[in-house]
Amino acid sequence: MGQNGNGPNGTRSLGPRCIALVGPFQSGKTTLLEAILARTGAIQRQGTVDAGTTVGDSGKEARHHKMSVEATFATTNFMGDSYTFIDCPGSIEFIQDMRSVLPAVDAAVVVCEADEKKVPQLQLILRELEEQNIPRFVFLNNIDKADKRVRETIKLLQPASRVPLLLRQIPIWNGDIISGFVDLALERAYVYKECAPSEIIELKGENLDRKKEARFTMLETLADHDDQLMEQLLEDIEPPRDKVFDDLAKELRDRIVCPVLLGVATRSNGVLRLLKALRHESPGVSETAQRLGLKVGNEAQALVLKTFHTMHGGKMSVARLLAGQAGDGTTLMTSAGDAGRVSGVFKLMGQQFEKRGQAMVGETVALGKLDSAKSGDTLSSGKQPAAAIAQVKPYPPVLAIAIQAKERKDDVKLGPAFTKLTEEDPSLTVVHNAENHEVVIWGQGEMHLRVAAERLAERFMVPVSTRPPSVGYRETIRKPVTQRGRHKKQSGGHGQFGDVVLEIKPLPRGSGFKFDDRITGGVVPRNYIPAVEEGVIDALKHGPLGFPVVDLSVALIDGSYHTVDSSDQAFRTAGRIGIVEGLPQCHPVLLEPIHEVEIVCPSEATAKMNAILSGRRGQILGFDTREGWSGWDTVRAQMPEAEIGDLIIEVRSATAGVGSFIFKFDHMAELTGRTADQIIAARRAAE
Ligand SMILES: Nc1nc2c(ncn2[C@@H]2O[C@H](COP(=O)(O)OP(=O)(O)OP(=O)(O)O)[C@@H](O)[C@H]2O)c(=O)[nH]1
Ligand SMILES: [Mg+2]
Repeated sequence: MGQNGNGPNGTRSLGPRCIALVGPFQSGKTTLLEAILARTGAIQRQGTVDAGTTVGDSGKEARHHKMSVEATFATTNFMGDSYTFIDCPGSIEFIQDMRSVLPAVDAAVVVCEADEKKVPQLQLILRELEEQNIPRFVFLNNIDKADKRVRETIKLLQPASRVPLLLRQIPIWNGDIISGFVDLALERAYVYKECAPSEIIELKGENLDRKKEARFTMLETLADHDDQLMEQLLEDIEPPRDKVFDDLAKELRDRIVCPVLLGVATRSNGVLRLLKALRHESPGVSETAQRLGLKVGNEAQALVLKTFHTMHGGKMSVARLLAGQAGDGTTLMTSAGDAGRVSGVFKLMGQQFEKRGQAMVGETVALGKLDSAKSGDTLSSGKQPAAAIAQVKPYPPVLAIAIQAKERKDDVKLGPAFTKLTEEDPSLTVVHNAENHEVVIWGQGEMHLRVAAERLAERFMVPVSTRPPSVGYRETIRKPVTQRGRHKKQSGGHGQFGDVVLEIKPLPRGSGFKFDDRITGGVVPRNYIPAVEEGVIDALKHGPLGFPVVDLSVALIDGSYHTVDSSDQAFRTAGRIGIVEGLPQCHPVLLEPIHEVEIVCPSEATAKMNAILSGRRGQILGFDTREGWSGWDTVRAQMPEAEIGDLIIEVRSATAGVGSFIFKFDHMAELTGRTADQIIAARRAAE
């Protein structure tokens, strides 16, 4: 059965689908995937997250933390079609894994609960889908625990979505408990069965009345974009069921409504209806390729959703074929022009890879041994590199840790391990600080970095120790001094002689360092002057307080030399001595970096943000509503780098995990008093 051919039951087959399961933290995505796999027969029994038996979260770190920390892929069959589901992590710290897969999916299922506290998270995720133009369903999970009417829940969630949330099902209440649902499009009632398909019951009495009302609301929303339907509603004509289904499909695909389905993932309730909705309504690969503006020819074009470095199988790149086909031996090129040959095509079921034949358009498979592929790359089989299909730039990082191999012998393994780590997860960046030889990993939050460190140990076999990175303190001087630096050594044979007089002066903030040669009459020969400057620069790397010295000028104003004993080396030393002896007399003072920070948070947390910033020596510059985000604010402040260090942890805990910030260096500021003394003492102790 090919693309656009006829599938079973006479429905149009759109070929293999790729569907992302996304949603707020801990909303039941991994559990829903498990239910889908059990329902479609891909697994025998539905595992649970709590028992650590799910296909999603099968990685060591996810099991350990009982939360998803990376995207998990599983391919199954439903009514004759292949579906790859991607279980995405819900935590904002791991959101890049969701963001990089979205371009290639046909639709997303947003798993969420009727929980007011999670609305900002839902908004954040819907925003990603809206911006990437992804058709989306909402699966209102945990519906058996619902304590409010579903219509109230929709009202609660609606502000998170830019398009109408379209209630497709209403619950059947049995006292205070939801025992089933009425499908408003099918006009059928079902009672939930534990881990089994729901059973059809007769739709009557109160349920029939509620159905009529809710169906009318659903049709009204659909009619906003369908004049013919609007006329039928106004004239009280019952629209044909097929017409309603067509409208549902069309408006989902046009991303003008977001249908809401109900269910209980743990008990597999509502799962079959969700699968049917996906089957009938979600677009297929050709529409997805069109959405991405892809020029489809004979060549294979694929998006790398995620690259893994497996323990034994080497590198695996999970990719969706948006055009063409790829098999063992196919040469694929990244858009940067790096070519590689596919070695093995695999079907995915969590961490299990099963070898299979050639992958066809629409399929999502793991491709073996493509050494140059990274998460987010575009691959093509053409002679020329293809343009990148999508470029989802990671969010700027918000937290850093300094990392060291636990054992010296592992130092050499660290570099390659970092490369693998950042290939897998582009929202991690590694920075080598040349000044203090620190290696720092930047990421999206505390758990993100903890998992990165665990991954280095578990996946890449480099156990590491971590600590907070050092702050970029500097020091400067407040008073000018003229100082002689004299180096004289007479140790038999050839001696050493260099003699300089330096005028050391403070410069305005931000000036850096300036060296002046004011020698007249050749008292220091021209050829030695660069050596003096080198000696000075060397000494300035480590000032009297222990930090690099900035914002000063040093002028060489006098000196003397010896025709035999003088050398570059001797003048270098003399220059250094001049600085080492001179600076302590210049009233050195500590400088700390101040950054401009811009925090975004839901408006109800803005007051808390102000308190957090003030508590961290922040100077609030102002706040405003966040552009384009209803119910969010932006707070701008200037803050010392030392206080930004773990700021994100406090911001996240005050915003149910959704607040974030960006920051940019602004200036260096003098720091005196107790805080400065403590920093200087700590520096001395560390040396
Ligand atoms: N009562 C009830 N509990 C559920 C349901 N779905 C999930 N849970 C529980 O909620 C917790 C989180 O479920 P997960 O499936 O891991 O949620 P998730 O969305 O994958 O979580 P992250 O990937 O970490 O964001 C687990 O303890 C599940 O057993 C549901 O429908 N009803
Ligand atoms: Mg999960």
